[in-house]
Amino acid sequence: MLEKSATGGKDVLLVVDVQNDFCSGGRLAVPRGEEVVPVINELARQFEHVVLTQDWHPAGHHSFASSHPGKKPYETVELAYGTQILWPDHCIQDTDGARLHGELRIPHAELVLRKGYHREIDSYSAFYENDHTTHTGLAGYLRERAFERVYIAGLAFDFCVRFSAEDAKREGFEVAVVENVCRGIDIEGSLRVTRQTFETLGIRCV
Ligand code: VGL
Ligand code: ZN
Repeated sequence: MLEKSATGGKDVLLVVDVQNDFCSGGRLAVPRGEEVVPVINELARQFEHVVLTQDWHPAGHHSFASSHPGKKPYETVELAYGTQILWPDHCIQDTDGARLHGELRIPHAELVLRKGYHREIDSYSAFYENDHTTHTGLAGYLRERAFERVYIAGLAFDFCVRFSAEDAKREGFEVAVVENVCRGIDIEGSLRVTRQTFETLGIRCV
């Protein structure tokens, strides 16, 4: 666990997608996803500043296999911005699956950032959509608030946590992924690739 002294005014904890659909019984359940909830609650108490993200798709989102006749979840398609993995329908706006996990207790969280709301573009990263050009506004928000170091925890380690960490680094923040408070999906070696990429980019796992 981090020491309180490690979490000064320049530090922010980014809690990624701790939503019902990514936990057991959800529509895109990350194995043992709900295990992170009590640990994140505890971790968040050590941070003065916390930002949450929420995957938030309109029905018929282009990342859903159901939007592509003949396609099944976990197959891929080529979209305008490149290869997209197709997912089961998940985190549809204003459904129970899209709600933050009921036992998440972070009353002092300062921002809930929603992403993935453009029907044609998926958004794994909290900073950029999957076309790598459309901003979510988070980098500007964090800079305006003068944060320098971003700690990242949540779901899924090898998708939204991974791409948020990479983009945070590219945006010039110091980044640390709190790995014991993440869980992964692991599709076709995605966990391994994530660890490799973190090492190459110098993203710390703490
Ligand atoms: C996520 C796949 C699709 C995630 C979101 O939160 O990691 N993964 N949408
Ligand atoms: Zn999604």
